[in-house]
Amino acid sequence: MKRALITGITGQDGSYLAELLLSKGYEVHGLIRRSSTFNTSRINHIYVDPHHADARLFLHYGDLSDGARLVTLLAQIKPDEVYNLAAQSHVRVSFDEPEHTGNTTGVGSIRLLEAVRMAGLDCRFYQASSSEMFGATPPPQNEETPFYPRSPYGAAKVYSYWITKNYREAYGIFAVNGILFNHESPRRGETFVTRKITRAVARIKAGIEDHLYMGNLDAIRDWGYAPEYVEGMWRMLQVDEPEDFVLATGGNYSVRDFLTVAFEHAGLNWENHVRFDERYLRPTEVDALIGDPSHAERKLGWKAGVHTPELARIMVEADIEALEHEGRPWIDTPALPDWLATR
Ligand code: NDP
Ligand code: GDR
Repeated sequence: MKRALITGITGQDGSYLAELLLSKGYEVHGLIRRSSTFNTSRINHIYVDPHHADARLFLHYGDLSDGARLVTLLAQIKPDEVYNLAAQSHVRVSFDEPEHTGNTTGVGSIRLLEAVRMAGLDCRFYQASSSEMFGATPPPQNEETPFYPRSPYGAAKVYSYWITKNYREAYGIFAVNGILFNHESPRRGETFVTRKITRAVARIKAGIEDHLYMGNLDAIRDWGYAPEYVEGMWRMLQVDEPEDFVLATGGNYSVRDFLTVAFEHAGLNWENHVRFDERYLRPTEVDALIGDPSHAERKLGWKAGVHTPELARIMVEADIEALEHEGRPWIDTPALPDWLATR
């Protein structure tokens, strides 16, 4: 039985990847952060009491800021594959918390790579690199495109990208960068733009809210479907030689386009509900990210099946259904607190 360690298992991608690896027969270990409230809602449905003979998912407390803990854990678990998905992953927040973002999203990766090396493991390593590294370099972007990050988050991911490549070249570790363009799902965090929109569509449709405050509607993104992207991550670790890959749909949609499809799917007109708030602008914006995934298609046989309009419809339907199942949503689903709503 293959054994994998996932950092960031409680996040959107970590939860889908854990499901995928369990379905392939892996024993899955996940790093979780101690929190005063439960933070495992995305993986509760796959958790089995570890006393049970069939248990194949094990959770361990730890943090990417704690290198000694990472060494201990890796030496204990001895994984065949390590997926480094943990990060402070919000671009806007990285301007508020630049040092923390650098420590987690950047230096955290070298702590984990060092732990792999110090534990003397012969394992394969996946680094969650990002299209944000391309930043101001115009599209289409592929594996050869120069980086020009436009945020503390993007700069931290560039560091992690190069240190992953360096550990591959310096120590012969099978370490790869998946350079993933935006990918979304009903499990997407509520303050990323797609989920913010689809969640608001459901609440406006239900009469709970009337307005949605947004920033730059002209930004162009290439939004794909997260469950397909975690399949791509896994495939990157199954090839003979370690290489870096872009995963994207190749699509070209603005935030305004996403608004249009999402609101129309619920029979609404976004222009009646969306208002501008400059708090959602970033000090430096990434204007356009459109990926060229042809290398992944050739070498991994990976191709996105769900494109942005279908993704928007999937997410709207999921948010409408989630509200309906909550019964009395105006009591059970409080609006985002003010400080979160500024993201
Ligand atoms: P999420 O924000 O949903 O999940 C981030 C995960 O990292 C959570 O499990 C979080 O734990 C964990 N985490 C944060 N800080 C620490 C820390 N200091 N120590 C340990 N764990 C930590 O991100 P996604 O699932 O969307 O993305 C996964 C990875 O892929 C991230 O690295 C992201 O930057 C990158 N990426 C994402 C893309 C996307 O479009 N989704 C595109 C390209 C790259 P907790 O639940 O406790 O907060
Ligand atoms: P991004 O995702 O920055 O691309 O990073 P996000 O959804 O936050 O923003 C996408 C674009 O939408 C614009 N925008 C808004 N964004 C948010 N969050 N809230 C708003 O109200 C709003 N209005 C307009 C933004 O300015 C931006 O141009 C995501 C993260 O998952 C990263 O971790 C990952 O690396 C990249 O995608 C690829």
